[in-house]
Amino acid sequence: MTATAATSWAAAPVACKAAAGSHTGVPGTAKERTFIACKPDAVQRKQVGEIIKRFEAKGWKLVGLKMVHPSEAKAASHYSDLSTKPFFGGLVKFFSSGPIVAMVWEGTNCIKGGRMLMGTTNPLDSTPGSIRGDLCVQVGRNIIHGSDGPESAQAEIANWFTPEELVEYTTVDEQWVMSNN
Ligand code: RTP
Ligand code: MG
Repeated sequence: MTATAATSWAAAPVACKAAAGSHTGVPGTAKERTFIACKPDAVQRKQVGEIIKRFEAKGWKLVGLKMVHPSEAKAASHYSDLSTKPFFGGLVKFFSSGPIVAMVWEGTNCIKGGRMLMGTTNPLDSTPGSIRGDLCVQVGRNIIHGSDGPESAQAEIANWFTPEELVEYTTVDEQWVMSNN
């Protein structure tokens, strides 16, 4: 390959660079970001693609993704707000039992809207059409985690991703998803 060919490929129209400024997003704007994880059961049950498909179809943008096998300490820190709950030990063991897919999604209302796409905590109550409503039946095997508010979104993104691991870019369909009349 010539140097010219390599240069023209590199100059492809989609701008892509490391995120500048706060990598945890700006809640309440189109730059809102949320932390979503496909839990170990989602990976084992091969539902990662289905989960990603639903977030993509909604119109949000994937700006960070990695597979991690969390340690028990990492799982405990992630769920530290639940440390007094009777199910905490089991939750930590489960969340650290295998690889997860950690993601950051960006777009208008992605924190609250992401929770709606997920469905309620207990899949028995989750509406059909939601991820938990369609794909699982047990509260302890509910396949997806999502930040439950602006503060937790920012804390969780910072806990799982460095600024360098997130990417800022524009998609060609953005104006068709984001603009209004
Ligand atoms: P997540 O944090 O995983 O997105 O779930 P969530 O917000 O819907 O629910 P949360 O209250 O934060 O609970 C975290 C996870 O703990 C398990 N859980 N078990 N046995 C129980 O009563 C019980 N309650 C919660 C669930 O796996 C839940 O996702
Ligand atoms: Mg939660």
